[in-house]
Amino acid sequence: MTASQAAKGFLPLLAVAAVGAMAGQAQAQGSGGLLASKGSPAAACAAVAGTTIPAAQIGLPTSGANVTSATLVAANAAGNANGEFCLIKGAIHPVDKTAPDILFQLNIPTNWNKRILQIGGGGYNGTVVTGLGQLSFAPMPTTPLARGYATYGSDSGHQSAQGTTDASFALNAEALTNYGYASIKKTHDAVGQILRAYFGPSVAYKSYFGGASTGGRESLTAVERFPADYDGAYVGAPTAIFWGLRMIGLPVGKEAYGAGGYINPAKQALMFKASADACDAMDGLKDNIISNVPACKAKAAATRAALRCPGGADTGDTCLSDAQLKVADTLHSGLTLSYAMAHNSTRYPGYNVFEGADFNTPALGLGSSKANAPEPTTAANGYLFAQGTQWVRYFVTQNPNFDPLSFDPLKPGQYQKRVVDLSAIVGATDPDLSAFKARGGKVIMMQGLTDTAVSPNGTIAVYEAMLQKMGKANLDQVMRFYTVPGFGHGNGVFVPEWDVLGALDAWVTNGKAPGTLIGTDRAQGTAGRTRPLCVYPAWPKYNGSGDPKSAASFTCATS
Ligand SMILES: [Ca+2]
Repeated sequence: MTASQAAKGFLPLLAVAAVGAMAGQAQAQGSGGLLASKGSPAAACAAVAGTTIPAAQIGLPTSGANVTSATLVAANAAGNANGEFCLIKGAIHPVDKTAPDILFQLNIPTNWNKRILQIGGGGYNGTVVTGLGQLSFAPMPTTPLARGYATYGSDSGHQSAQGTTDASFALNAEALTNYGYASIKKTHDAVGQILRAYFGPSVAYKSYFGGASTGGRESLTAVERFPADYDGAYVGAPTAIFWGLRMIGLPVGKEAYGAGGYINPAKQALMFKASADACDAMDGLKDNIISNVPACKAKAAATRAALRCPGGADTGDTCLSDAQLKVADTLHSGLTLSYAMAHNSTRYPGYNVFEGADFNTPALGLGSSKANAPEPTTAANGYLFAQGTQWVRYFVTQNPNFDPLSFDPLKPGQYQKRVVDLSAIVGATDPDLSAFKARGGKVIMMQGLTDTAVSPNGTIAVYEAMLQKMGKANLDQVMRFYTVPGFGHGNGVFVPEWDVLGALDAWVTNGKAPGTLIGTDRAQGTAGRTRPLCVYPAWPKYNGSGDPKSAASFTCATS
């Protein structure tokens, strides 16, 4: 393996096999593993504590790993709805001694279903994904752990007191690479060693990844870069075109705070209402959900015109000035570069600004403050601008005081090479899933069409690039893509509860390919109504009669 292959995260298949074969020897627990030799889950769990994992058994460079604690959590422990499980915490140590550890958690349920699920994070990460809760954007009545999955996650290689909006870790190159992709592989391999120590070296299981937003990018990255390690993946609203997601926040911020175009919450709400007024009924039912987004897009110019203040100057909260519309236009148009990012990616398609996206959403919208701040925040200054500021300061310029309003994504000047290099480290734009398909892997991807953080049209473009690269017949064997009207970034007028894990597992283990699924709304005020979750490009069209709260009254249609 060359250094450049290592940097890209490629491992020859033989090396992966060799890593697996060493597991039992390293732990010296005999053929049965700790569970057999210790005789009970409690004793086996206690014996996991102190386990060390040599660097040679992890497929990317580390200084090895160790288990820092292991505790059996009783089924009736206070606050535990996951049944009895062994809660294991560990640390994977860096090569660069100034880089942080990767901290991780693995939960092994006593009633294990012989499946493991790696769970991704959110934003810039910075806290350990415990694996104790729901999959993001795919809640179910019971958690994956309660259903018998051994679940695990990491902090992706750094801790932050500020949580998911702090990118300062990126000043360290190893921490940055860990965030991009390396922590995925390192955590997967360390957990594999622990499982072989626990259950024995020949233990077999299905291996899944699941997550949304950053976790969705991580999930797609996992199957793009490490296809041999996974049997299936759930990819929710992936930050796949990471460069675009971060870059677009900078012109949006510049137009809002440098050119007087800030759109206040009242006007943000006005934009949402204008979309609904124009398009809600186009799917056959006035239900506050714009389902026929393609037809709505065709009306975008008229919707925009209806929002414009007479003469273009700001005359109050009943309309948008030309400066404010410029912010909306940038969001709607997206970015097109004259230079190429990784995988020849040049386009970040825009948001459904005039098609139902609600930018009056705390921490995911355009912010509540007319004034910029030295440290822009998602709540005050908008999600895209605040996260973009962190990116340009810590990922790109490595200058915590860099003025975000001075950066032009179309002309990055001295930073062009850096942003292109970054796009090869963080992002999931590889359209070729043939290696994952060849090993029988399956992916279910989902994107809400009113998402204000991850552009839904960006996720559609990622899917379309896969279609172009692989052809529909091939892609259908490995990927199923759902777009969900009314669903934002975990929020929205339709927030589906849906069994993606069941659908994925049925596809992987029984070859039952998923078609139309069912989502049950969890949105406040409309909870309980059901809708078909349609395979892209179809959308749920009201049949014209029948209970509008029942999925049976809708048909997946394309016109
Ligand atoms: Ca509707």
